[in-house]
Amino acid sequence: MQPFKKPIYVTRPLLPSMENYIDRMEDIWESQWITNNGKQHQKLEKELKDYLKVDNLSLINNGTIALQIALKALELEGEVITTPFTFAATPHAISWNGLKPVFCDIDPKTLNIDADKIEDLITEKTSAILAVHVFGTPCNVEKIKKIADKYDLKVIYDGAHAFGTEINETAIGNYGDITMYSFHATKLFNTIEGGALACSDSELKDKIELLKNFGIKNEEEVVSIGTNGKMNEFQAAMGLEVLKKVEKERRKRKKIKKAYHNELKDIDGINFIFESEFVKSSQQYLVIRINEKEFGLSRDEVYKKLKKYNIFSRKYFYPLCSNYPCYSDVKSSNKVNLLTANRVVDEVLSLPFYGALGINNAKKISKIIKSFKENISD
Ligand code: T4K
Repeated sequence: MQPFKKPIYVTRPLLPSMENYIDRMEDIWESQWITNNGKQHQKLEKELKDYLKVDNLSLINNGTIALQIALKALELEGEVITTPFTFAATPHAISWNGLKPVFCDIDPKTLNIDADKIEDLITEKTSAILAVHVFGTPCNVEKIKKIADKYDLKVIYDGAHAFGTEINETAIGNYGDITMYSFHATKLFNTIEGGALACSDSELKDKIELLKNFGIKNEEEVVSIGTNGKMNEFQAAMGLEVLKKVEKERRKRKKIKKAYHNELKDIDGINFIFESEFVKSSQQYLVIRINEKEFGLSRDEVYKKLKKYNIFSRKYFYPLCSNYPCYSDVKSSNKVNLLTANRVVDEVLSLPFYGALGINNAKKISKIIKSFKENISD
């Protein structure tokens, strides 16, 4: 099989028509209003609130700041139980807010925080659970709610990958106290950089609005220690145009996922991430797990070999957050308590997954992966 002529990345941003974007630029120039809750911002917030089927939504300049604001808005103290199998932003937001992350092992099926292991980690210092819907797969939201209610804990969901995910037709942003979305360029829906917080409590939304604007209530009053979490008009304009293309993109990705499945499902040592029939997937990532014994090659070997074909897969989320040097003094980072996460992190591989990739390229990538195994058996 010949390598791809041009590099094939794990994703490509969903870009709107440049003409439509320029039309919006003209509006922005005309208004001379380029940030601070302008017209584009107001429109996007309303459209996204409807699209995501949530009661309240606040746009933020990126997902990480959104997480930090969420933790602040809930006035947390002490320890926050979270997953080590996530992007750096999740535990960093906890630490950045002066809180202590407590790592909990993950469920081998969903790769999300293992809800059955949370209770053992609760101490008198625990104030919240920050769970991540990893790769858009929902956490065990019912069990997490039960635990949170029992111990009076707050629940924040990092839904960076879960744009449009639904459980039994309930939109993902309706679970927990606050859900964070990321609208980074690499996400299904993007505002270049960007994010949002969804919550059902309108007073909490008011608090978030203050926190994202330095705590400024009006020209005379600053009522809390806020930050700058504002999304600007160029980001919002991008979002308004990208949103028009999201459903079509999701349909394309669904077909691409099917192509990968058909090609790879019978290969020993390659497994796809679990998808429940009751869940509408965000179609954010296409992740396989490689079992070295059964496949004959390790995940790292496959990752390296793919590069020779100009295919740039990614090892999300390697290294495990609990293995970062900055978390080495956190007691819960001990590998003995995180056996599943430490195993899974060496098996996962995110394959190229975006609408413009096309079905034929997905098939070709799958065939290249298959050829690695065939060549070992020869
Ligand atoms: N929580 C979770 C669970 C998250 O996954 C993330 C972010 C966050 C919180 C924080 O949200 P944000 O603050 O980012 O809103 C990327 C993204 O930067 C990051 O947003 C994302 N998760 C993470 C999973 O992936 P990298 O370091 O892998 O990005 P990068 O630059 O290597 O891009 C990946 C590939 O995408 C490139 O190889 C090519 C393609 N690409 C990328 C960009 C930026 C393009 O084709 N065009 C582009 O403009 O982190």
